[in-house]
Amino acid sequence: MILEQIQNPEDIKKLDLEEQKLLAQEIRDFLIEKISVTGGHLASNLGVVELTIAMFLSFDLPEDKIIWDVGHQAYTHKILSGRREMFDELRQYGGISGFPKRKESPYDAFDTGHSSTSISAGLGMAQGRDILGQDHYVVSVIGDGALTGGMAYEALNNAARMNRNFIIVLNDNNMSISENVGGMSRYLNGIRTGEGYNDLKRLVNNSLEKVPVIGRPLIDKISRTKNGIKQLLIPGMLFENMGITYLGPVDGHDIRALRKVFREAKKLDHAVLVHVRTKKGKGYAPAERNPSRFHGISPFDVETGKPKAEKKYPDYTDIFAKKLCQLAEKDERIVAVTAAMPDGTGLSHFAKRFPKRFFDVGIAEEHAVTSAAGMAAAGLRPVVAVYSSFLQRGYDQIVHDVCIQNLPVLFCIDRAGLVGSDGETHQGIFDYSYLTSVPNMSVMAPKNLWELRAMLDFAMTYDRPLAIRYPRGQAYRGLKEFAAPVEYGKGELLYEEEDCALLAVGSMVSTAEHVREKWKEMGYACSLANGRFVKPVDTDLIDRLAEKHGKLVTLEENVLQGGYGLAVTAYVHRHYPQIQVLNIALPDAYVEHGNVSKLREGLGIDSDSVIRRMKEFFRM
Ligand SMILES: Cc1ncc(C[n+]2csc(CCOP(=O)(O)OP(=O)(O)O)c2C)c(N)n1
Repeated sequence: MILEQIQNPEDIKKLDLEEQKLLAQEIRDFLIEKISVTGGHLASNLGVVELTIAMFLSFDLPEDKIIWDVGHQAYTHKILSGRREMFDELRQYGGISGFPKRKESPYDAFDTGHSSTSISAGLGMAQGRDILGQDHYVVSVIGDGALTGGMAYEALNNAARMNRNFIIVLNDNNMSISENVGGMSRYLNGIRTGEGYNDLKRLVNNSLEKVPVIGRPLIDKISRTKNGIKQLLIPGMLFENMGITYLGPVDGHDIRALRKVFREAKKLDHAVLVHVRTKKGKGYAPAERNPSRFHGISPFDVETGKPKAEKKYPDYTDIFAKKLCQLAEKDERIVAVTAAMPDGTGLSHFAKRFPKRFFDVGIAEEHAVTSAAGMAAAGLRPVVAVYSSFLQRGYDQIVHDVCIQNLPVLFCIDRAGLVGSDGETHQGIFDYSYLTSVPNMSVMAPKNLWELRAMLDFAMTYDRPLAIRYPRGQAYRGLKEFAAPVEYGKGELLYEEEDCALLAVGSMVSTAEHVREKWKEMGYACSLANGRFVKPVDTDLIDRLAEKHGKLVTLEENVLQGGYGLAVTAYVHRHYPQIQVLNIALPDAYVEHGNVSKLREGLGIDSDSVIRRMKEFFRM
């Protein structure tokens, strides 16, 4: 095995081309084998094996810096930089991350996880290099999907001003997670088919170089007219016109061609974009056939490509998706917006049923929010379905475009709370805090699947900004008997007892239910209330609990700061200074990757930890 000989980036430089090709094959086999067990991002990684090999051959790591956009495709990078043996623990609690992490390895130049940041980060690192008088290459690798995000354009706009080398590699596989969308995607398609230009350029240059003495000056003269030729042969020429040299397109599975283009790119004293064409899922038939499904995949059977565990019950995403379609059937004003996540958010169902009322805007959360505000201002009822951590991108748009104008935009926030193996960048643990601090915004969280449906019913009768947040995974099927219709700002008292009081929201209602049962076995009876609204906090419900109980426990799956518990505590302290409150919430820290139940344990929000903390609180 060649792969076993590669312990650090220098080792790969000892291989000849044939061995490099063999290595690529071995890496593919390795990725398929390992990811079929741990789960992870497969299709994107299979697509960049040769590209990564070629970059490791063309640059000197860790002095030269490679910044991977999103970072989900950096597995080969990890394998080639000494982490091959850690792949059994990929994305597991205590194991290596599925994304680049500076704290994990000196070969990881910059942490990523959210899309469209790599050009900005790389540009900053190149500027740092220049100011500090250093001499190394900085390479930002960005996908065509990530190139739909606004930040990438802000960065390109500034990269065009660089007067030292800065290399941008556009890894173009014509796919985001789903089909890529929009004008840039169309533009890149145009370039792909305009390959003739580069051949023509090469031909002209090669023939003229051979003419003695006048050859070079002639080439220079012709280059001045080359824009004219390009304009004819390449639709747009966007990058060159901005001042960024465009090289490509290059076959991203041809190591020799890639090395050649990197040699050219390294010679330039300004920003250069190398357009590389790759195939998502390359080398594994099921992933080539269905790259979306193999973008991020749970453990699967290598032979068939089928997931090892079948889903038994619907998750919150399914419940949301189905209910939204039912509501949209009755109300033509309902439109749905996603930022490149039609499958993940469940909106692909809506897209099929109501194609004209569905908008996939690309990885552009800011635009998703403001365009939804625009649609609301025009009289529609936009629903923005988005993951909690990605909505962080749209914060100013929520404040400035939705909430100041008090527009009826409904945010359906999926993957809220701990998400697990994607780790720090993807945990949805800040949304209560960032949303509840905005005037005019109300926030709800369902305890179970029936309540999510009821909340969606309510949402369509409410004509101001509103958010419903629900976690990843199977929807809770307990507590079905508590199914009161949703009333604005009102929670519900599920059990009224004597000894102590639990006040929980969202996913933590089921944990609180479990805690209550355990306490019952220990001989203590707990009241249990479901807050339902994280904002506004139901103060009548607190009054009722305060009448009976001297101590109150709040439970939420959000950081403590700015969350539900502190809002409840502020009210209690003002009106019932004698009452003590224990807040069960997440700490002021980023939460790393790992299995969700292990994370909950580690963070002290699983039922056993809650019981332990309650025992201390009640001095038992
Ligand atoms: C801000 C943000 N929104 C959404 C995502 C989810 N996401 C991860 S990868 C991806 C598609 C990226 O496509 P591309 O850059 O072309 O990379 P590929 O996987 O095709 O190699 C999306 C939408 C994200 N990581 N960050």
